[in-house]
Amino acid sequence: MNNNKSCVRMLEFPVHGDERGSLISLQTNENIPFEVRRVYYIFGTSPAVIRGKHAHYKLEQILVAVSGSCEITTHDGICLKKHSLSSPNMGLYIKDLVWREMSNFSEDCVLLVLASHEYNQRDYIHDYQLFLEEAKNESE
Ligand code: T46
Repeated sequence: MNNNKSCVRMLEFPVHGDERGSLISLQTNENIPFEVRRVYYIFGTSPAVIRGKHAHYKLEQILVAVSGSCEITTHDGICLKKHSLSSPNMGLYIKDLVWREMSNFSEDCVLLVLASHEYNQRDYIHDYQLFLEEAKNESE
């Protein structure tokens, strides 16, 4: 079953700071629970824009607002949740078969995403009804 606790969860990353500033390290098998095969970042998105609106068949991701802030709404087929990202030491882990929508981007938002797989258009579920069916099948 799509266990909500493991499907979507907030991770806190340790900050290495000194008088020069701060540094956060993201490392597979250290604080990232999958092998990172792709990194991308989203920026220059207006506050009124809603991105995402899809789920993935097989993709784990961690979203980090390394600058600014945004909101992520997730639905795992059962639970609908809204998450705020506004700190570079917080990452939202999203497993596969989770619908996601990103909104309320601040002008300075840079949303960094670590992904477990290479880009694959066929991995996307853009149809909400199909997503609900796939999530239901997964839970049976
Ligand atoms: C997700 C959320 C959080 C690529 O060429 N390579 C890539 O790795 C990605 C992610 C996108 N693209 C192209 C495909 C589109 O022409 O970039 C364009 C924008 O992508 P998309 O409309 O899918 O962007 P978002 O912000 O709606 O969704 C993205 C990811 O695609 C998605 O996997 O979970 O961020």
